[in-house]
Amino acid sequence: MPRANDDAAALLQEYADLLAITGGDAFKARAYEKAARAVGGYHADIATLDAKGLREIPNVGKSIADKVEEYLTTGRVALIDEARAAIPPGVRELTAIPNLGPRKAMLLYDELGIASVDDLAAAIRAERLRGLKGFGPKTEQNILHSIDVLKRSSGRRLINKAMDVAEQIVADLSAIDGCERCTYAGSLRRMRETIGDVDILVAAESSAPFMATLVDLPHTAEVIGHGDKKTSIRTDQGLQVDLRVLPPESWGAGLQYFTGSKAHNIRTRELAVRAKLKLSEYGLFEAESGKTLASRTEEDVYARLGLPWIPPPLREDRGEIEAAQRGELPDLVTEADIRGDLHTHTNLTDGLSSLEDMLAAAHARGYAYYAVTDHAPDLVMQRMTTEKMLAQRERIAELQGQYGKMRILHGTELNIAPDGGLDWPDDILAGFDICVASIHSHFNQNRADITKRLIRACENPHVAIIGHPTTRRIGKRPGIDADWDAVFDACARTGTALEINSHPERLDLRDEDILRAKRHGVKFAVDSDSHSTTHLPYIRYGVGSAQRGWLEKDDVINTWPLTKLRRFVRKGGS
Ligand code: DGT
Ligand code: CA
Ligand code: CA
Ligand code: ZN
Repeated sequence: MPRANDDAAALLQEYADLLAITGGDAFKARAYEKAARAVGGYHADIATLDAKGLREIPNVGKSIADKVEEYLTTGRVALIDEARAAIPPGVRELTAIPNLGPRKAMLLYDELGIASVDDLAAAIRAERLRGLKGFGPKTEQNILHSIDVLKRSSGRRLINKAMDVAEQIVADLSAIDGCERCTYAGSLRRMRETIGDVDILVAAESSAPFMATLVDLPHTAEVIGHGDKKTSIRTDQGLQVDLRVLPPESWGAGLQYFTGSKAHNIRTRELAVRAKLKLSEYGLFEAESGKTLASRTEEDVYARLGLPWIPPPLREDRGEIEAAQRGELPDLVTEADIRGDLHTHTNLTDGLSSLEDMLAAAHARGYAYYAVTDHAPDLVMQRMTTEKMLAQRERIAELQGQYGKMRILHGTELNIAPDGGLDWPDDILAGFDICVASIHSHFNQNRADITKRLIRACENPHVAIIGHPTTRRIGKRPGIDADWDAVFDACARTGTALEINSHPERLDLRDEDILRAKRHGVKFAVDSDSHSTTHLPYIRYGVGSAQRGWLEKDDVINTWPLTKLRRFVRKGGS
């Protein structure tokens, strides 16, 4: 289940948003925002901390620590409840729209009585915003686009939130007597970037104890349906979980069916029909006699359809059936193939953990190499300087000895300026082991300018990786508009890798873009972009996207041995 840290962080962030909406103290709002991030990324579970322990969290002073303590003991914070009650829920909904922000949301409510996202869309279409300060046709178009992104993602959860819930439930059900198999299926097993609901499967002779346990779990808030074959609940975070208990002999067929996707299942069922067979969640049968041909394992089911087993992330009807028939399924990259992380931060810029803590956590993951890539001076709020950067490099040289075979790379995450320029001149860039370059602002430039901007960054001989290439934030920010085929070509031509940023809110590039970029001959770096030791494991979600993009080990530069990686980073230079 999610850590208390996540819930407390969400509350503190909510309070920061509420303060911003009411035009309250901006300094205070920022303090709560910082505290929210610090609590969310803190290595220890806050539920285990006392008042003193809470105050040791960076950016958490006495007053905020008291609120967290209040939350931990009572499950609520009175001050935040009050602030919440003072603002119509529809107005808070508006603040979730990028390009709008709290101040403008409040203005819309005060001036025009707009109190919901639908109100706002209607008002824009009726041109009721014209004449209002701070709104013009371009802003209106951006807002409409953002509303569209929000609507399409509504109700779906980020993969890590669903994964935390699923893994806990699988552990709880696996411990029950009579449990022969238990796993999660559906979109989660396929590693989709967002999850509609969690599908859990159990193989057992008797279903009742599993259904009863699910209904009684501490985080179960509502029982949607309670039956013999299927039980559905909603967690206190509003996530639906479907549990199906299958007879052990039809485990494989059930797992295949409930893993989906629907589009993939339609194709496998067609294959069955053409062979005069019938495929269901209970098995693969002869159509006429009803005789069972396969059902116990997925491998059996696929084999009787004339196919090798197909890895779940490929099951989207994007050509995997044909590739399987030709014996040309990709040999997908796995998390175990990842030898190191090439994009991570420390508290020298906006990370929460110290260099030492990040290195220790990376070392514990068994990495062969690890790049520290704090922000560079152009992101002014990060207060990076050349002096600080050089001091960090010295410190890394001192620490290298403690980490045995894990090679520490001194890198940076550069900021790609609107014209494609970078933070430091070439002679300084040449001093880094590796440079990631990313866009952090001016997202609304036109397509031609953004394309030029990215291509210019690729052409810099020191840039090895373009970080979070589209800059999207799932459900929050749509991402920049570029001529991606031109960018992919430039990456392939210049030997610049595209990042698959593994942060669950980013997953950038996304699966479909990865597939497309690979066709252009692009290489990829699957990075965590960690801002805390707790983020390092996010790499599994980036690997999931890479698998959905059909990538093999050799497509991903951070599966390579260090010497080969270094050659790539030099981009043909010496
Ligand atoms: P989600 O929950 O929206 O993230 O996506 P899924 O893929 O987990 O979808 P879900 O939970 O509705 O159903 C789980 C799987 O069960 C789905 O991937 C395929 C299978 N399934 C469900 N309904 C149907 C159906 O009507 N036809 C077929 N062929 N398969 C279905
Ligand atoms: Ca599902
Ligand atoms: Ca479902
Ligand atoms: Zn970045």
